[in-house]
Amino acid sequence: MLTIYGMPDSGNCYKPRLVCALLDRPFRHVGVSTNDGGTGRPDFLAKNPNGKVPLLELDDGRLLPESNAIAFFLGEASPLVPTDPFERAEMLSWMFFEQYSHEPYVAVRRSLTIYPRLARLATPERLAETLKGGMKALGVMEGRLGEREWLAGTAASLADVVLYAYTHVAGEGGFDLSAYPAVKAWLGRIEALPGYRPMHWLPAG
Ligand SMILES: N[C@@H](CCC(=O)N[C@@H](CS)C(=O)NCC(=O)O)C(=O)O
Repeated sequence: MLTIYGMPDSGNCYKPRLVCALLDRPFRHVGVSTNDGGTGRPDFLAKNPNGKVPLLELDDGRLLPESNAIAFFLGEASPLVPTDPFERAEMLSWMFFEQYSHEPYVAVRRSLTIYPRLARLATPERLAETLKGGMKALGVMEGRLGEREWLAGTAASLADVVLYAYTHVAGEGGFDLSAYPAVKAWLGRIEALPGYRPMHWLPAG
């Protein structure tokens, strides 16, 4: 049985849970949170010296950090990874976009907004910077999704799953998604996929 260490309200941690749900892959969830210092405890740092969740642990004890790498491992040879080499690379391109051009703005602004412990970091400058960066990223997605149903290839892929994670809660960070109708329609397509589970869903047991 795979083990995912993570927190329910983190988009990064939601990504591997959603991939497992869409692929009907069982996993065990172990709650580790930044909010109570769990990611900084010695037993967790022994597993991930970078002190971040999500973290995947295989049956044989091997450990894999980084949400998009975990998504890639879980999605290997599934319909969520295109077989065409160009489409597969396009999927990766959007996954790197997510980490460098989307998450640092859309996710960070949400964190600054919803977590009281980060309130002192939510300066007007930081909020303005993350709003500008996030709107740019959402605009790039809007352009793409105005022309096609899915970000890479012709079906839902890991690119859609990982970008869904923080885009669908962008409103919590103060982004107005009504300005991005193609993105909103795409969110609905992902939510209609068989096996879809919402962000706070955790496996029973
Ligand atoms: N690039 C990493 C980012 C992971 C990350 O920042 N996780 C946050 C929760 S969303 C965390 O564990 N933060 C703990 C900390 O920075 O101390 C990924 O995609 O997995």
